[in-house]
Amino acid sequence: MAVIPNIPPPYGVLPTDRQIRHHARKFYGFLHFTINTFTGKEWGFGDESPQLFNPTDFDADAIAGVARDCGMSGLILTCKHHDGFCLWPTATTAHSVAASPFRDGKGDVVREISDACRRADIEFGVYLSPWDRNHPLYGTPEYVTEVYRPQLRELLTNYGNLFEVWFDGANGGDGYYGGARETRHIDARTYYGWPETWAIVRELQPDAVMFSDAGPDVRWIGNEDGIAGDPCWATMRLGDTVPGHADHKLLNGGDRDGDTWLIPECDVSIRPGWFWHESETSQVRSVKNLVDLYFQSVGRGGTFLLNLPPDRRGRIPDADMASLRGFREHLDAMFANYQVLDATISPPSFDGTTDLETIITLPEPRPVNIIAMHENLSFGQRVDEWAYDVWDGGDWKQLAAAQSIGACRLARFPEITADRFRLRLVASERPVLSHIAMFLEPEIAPQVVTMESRPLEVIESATVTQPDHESVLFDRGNAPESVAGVIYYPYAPRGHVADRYSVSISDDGEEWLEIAEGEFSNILANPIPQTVLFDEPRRARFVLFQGTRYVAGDLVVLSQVHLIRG
Ligand code: FUL
Repeated sequence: MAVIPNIPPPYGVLPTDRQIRHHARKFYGFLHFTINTFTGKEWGFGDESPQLFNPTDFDADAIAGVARDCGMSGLILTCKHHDGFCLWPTATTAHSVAASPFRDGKGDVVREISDACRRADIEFGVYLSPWDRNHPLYGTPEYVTEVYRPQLRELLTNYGNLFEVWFDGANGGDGYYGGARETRHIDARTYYGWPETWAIVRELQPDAVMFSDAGPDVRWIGNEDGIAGDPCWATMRLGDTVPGHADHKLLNGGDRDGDTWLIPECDVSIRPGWFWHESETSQVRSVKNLVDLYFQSVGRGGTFLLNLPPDRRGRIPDADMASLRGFREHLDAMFANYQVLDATISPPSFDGTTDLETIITLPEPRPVNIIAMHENLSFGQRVDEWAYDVWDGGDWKQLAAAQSIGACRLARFPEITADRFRLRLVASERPVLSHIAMFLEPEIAPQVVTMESRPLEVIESATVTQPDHESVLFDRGNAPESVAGVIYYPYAPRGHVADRYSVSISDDGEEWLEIAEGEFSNILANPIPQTVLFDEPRRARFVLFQGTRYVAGDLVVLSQVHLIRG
């Protein structure tokens, strides 16, 4: 490091070099792709036939190219999700791509995606679900030592340099487990022996960061909406946090006086679900929403992990690409409007301790609406509170103010044309900013949405308020219309919601026929509307929706059930 005058001693906990490099990656992608893509599920049960995995036009270069073109620095692939299907020909189980029709059983999706990332000049990372609903040994110590860790070793040694290893927190529960079809509980604190598992990653991929609820390098942001708290501190009191057992609020905002540096990573899908579902094509996030998410993740000192689920061809669908393209063009236009290069900054430099007041003078009045700031993280996160003002000719007027800065703070304010601005570090511990800039963010062009699938039409809705034994009976009268399915809408995020359901129909209210039942996977972490389409549209006087199992959150749920026109 260059000798910097006036440098203060480091403050609090500091990031490692590995973490400093990771903060700079800012925006990267997730690829959720496996058997679920072909079954329409979010969490496979583990009993799916490997024959189902059969993408018709898989093109890893096309996928990596989309990621690179929209500015992602890397891609993380679900090499194994909770259903246990391995996307590479592993020696640890027969439940893999080797038993599928893909490339006549000779394919390796991990190989193809990792090679394509390298060709596209972006980095590659792996997601290896600890929970395995397929494997007979899951729940025993042998699963960890003879299945999970060997799988990890295969991924860490055979696919070149990895930038991130993603350890999911969803743990245990019901599953196929080699035919046992039972519920297996594990103790998230002890079962996986995380310290030993993490040591394997350090040994084989020393440059990779590891993600989990508890780090050790990167932490979950506590929601699957991609939104960091404000303020968001990179430091956190780790306490008894372990993967799968964490305080979501704490993860979201961190702790000002935390004892551990854990990069806040904001993960979110470009569609409601993590896997591709045809019915969600009309719900791809808009350009505006993606740009807002960038401000709420990277702009609050975190990283932005955006999921792009490949479809059954093995391609990123057009609607998703259109939003991504718009998102990239918008950010490029904004950052091209850099307004500080020729500014006079007084005091003049951000190399040493930053003064508590800095005046930014432009050569002439210019329109701006964004302030961007970065702390030099080698000296810790030191700013507690800041404000940004404009000189209106007679007085200073405040444009924006908040608490944390960290790796990056992007703040919007209403467009103003002026030549004199002031940054005030209202509360801080001898701050060291590395950069400050202003931009003009253009308006977001209205988006042409290409609807690839027919939107679902709701014909009747009912609200449910009781926290338990949730059932809704629809009386469709004597001339009932045909019903294609139901949508269960868990209104209260992280509330008390059904995660198993059953739907029955009857003409007389006495004899019932169950026409659908199943699981609302991942509903607590990602409380999105759950669509259940029947095998065929049904016409019956009574339709009964029942929650048959509940997962408890902190709040009593207010949910809704909609009937969809057949
Ligand atoms: C969660 C999983 O349960 C979801 O299916 C998804 O993979 C998400 C990124 O992480 O914990």
